[in-house]
Amino acid sequence: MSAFTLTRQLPADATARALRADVVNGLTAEPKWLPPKWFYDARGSELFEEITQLPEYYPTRAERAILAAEAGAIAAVTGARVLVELGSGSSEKTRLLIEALRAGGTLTGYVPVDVSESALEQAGRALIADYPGLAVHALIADFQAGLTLPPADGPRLVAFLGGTIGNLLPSERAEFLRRVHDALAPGDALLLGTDLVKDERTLVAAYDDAAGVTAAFNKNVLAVLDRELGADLDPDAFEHVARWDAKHEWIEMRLRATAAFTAKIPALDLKVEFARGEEIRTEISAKFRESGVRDELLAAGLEQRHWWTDAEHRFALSLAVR
Ligand code: AVJ
Repeated sequence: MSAFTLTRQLPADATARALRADVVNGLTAEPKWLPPKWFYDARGSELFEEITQLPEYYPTRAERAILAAEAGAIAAVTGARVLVELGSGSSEKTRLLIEALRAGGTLTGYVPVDVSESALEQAGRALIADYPGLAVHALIADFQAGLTLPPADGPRLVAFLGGTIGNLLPSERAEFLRRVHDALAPGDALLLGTDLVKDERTLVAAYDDAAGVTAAFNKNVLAVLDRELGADLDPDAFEHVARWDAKHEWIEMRLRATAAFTAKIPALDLKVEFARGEEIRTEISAKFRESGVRDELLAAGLEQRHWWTDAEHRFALSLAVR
């Protein structure tokens, strides 16, 4: 029996179909928008890794500090036999959890869930090499669409880290948390990373860094459309915009057309008109307060048991149980 298995819960053409649907919907809408998940091709994932090392981008470091401090407590409280990670990106933070759960003597399996088969292969194989006896059961799935977890013979801990829940609109968050609740058994737990509301300067700087890495990351979505759909969207025809929306308490990233033009998207048989100064919203990244997170969890049937922040209260981890 191999310690690494991979299960596809997503039809092979689902990603390509979703991209086409999202681009038609988003670029014919008023105002224009694109979902942030299309940033992450190989180049986009590389640029995101670079972002996590920028001086302005604090969330990754803040969350890592919380995990380093609390992984032992998380292991003790959950006693998890299986760790499920949604949108399993950087395995570095995962390792802190895996090591604490192994030290606690409970962990037997790790279930990374992602839409990218190649990312799952790479991460999964590295983990089984480093942690003998750990069974890695990777799932190719879109956790926003639905989630069926493999059966476990003990408590599961589902981790959704990085603050990625902030990429969802409030209604999408409610639906997502409900799906997580439905996938959990009583006694299973959710570990949720949320970036916190703070001063506007710090927030905007984190999404508009001096070196321009976030601008390149933002514009990478255009390269994805050009490659996948034959579009002629020129990254140089747009500028990067990061704005704090104080009413919704979220950062918005946008791409602003610097001149009027008509873009062609042959694969969709679509022409898209841009006015000079017109913007595409490419991401929201919501920032949270403790009461808001607690209420959203509770509305989904999940009870918040712990709330941990870093020393500077920039980022939080919540532990909730079904
Ligand atoms: C990976 C979704 C948590 O919203 O902060 C980083 C993505 N966007 N810089 C975030 C991102 C711009 C990031 N998440």
